[in-house]
Amino acid sequence: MKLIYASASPFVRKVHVVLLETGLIDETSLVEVTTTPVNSADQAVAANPTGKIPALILEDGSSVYDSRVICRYLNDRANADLYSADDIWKMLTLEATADAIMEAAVLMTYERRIRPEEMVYEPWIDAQWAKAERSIAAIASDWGDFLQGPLNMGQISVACALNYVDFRHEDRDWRTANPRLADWFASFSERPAMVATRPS
Ligand SMILES: N[C@@H](CCC(=O)N[C@@H](CS)C(=O)NCC(=O)O)C(=O)O
Repeated sequence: MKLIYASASPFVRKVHVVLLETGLIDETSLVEVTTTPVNSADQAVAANPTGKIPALILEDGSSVYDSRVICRYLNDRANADLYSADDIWKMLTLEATADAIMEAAVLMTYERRIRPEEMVYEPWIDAQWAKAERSIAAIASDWGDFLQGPLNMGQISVACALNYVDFRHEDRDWRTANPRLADWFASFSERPAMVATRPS
């Protein structure tokens, strides 16, 4: 398999962590690209019409894309157990909530990095952060059980989302209001797969 990849992307990181945790990394090569909403990388477009990453190219040349689809595919392919069958809808909603934090935080990054300075719209950035903040609070209050126990997709997604916030928006303090989530995150971040995929 080939993963169309950029180390700074939290969506890519979810997939990379799953590859490492399941051992499927041994069957995968990473193809590094630089792609943005206004300048899509050719290899990203070839694998995904939107040009977004991650995209996974399978042995038969077909592609699987969107991190949620790829992670589910890898889980099935590895016969892993990252999605709790007991409460699958709550698990998938947790993953969606973590992805929503990533989406908001990535849009905040794009607003400052890609848009010309005179066009940056601060209320829009603040509104994205409000979405992320509410989602972090919801995870802290409603998904405590899922963050404990055996490794699951919700844990991986939440950790990748929180790390991206720290990585690109270090001035945004989410820890003070969510101290238990902060403790969980510190401990989860020590997993070898998280250490190996830390963006730099
Ligand atoms: N829902 C997608 C989101 C992927 C996404 O937004 N990736 C960003 C990188 S962090 C990207 O490819 N941006 C380029 C673009 O928007 O064209 C997923 O989960 O894979």
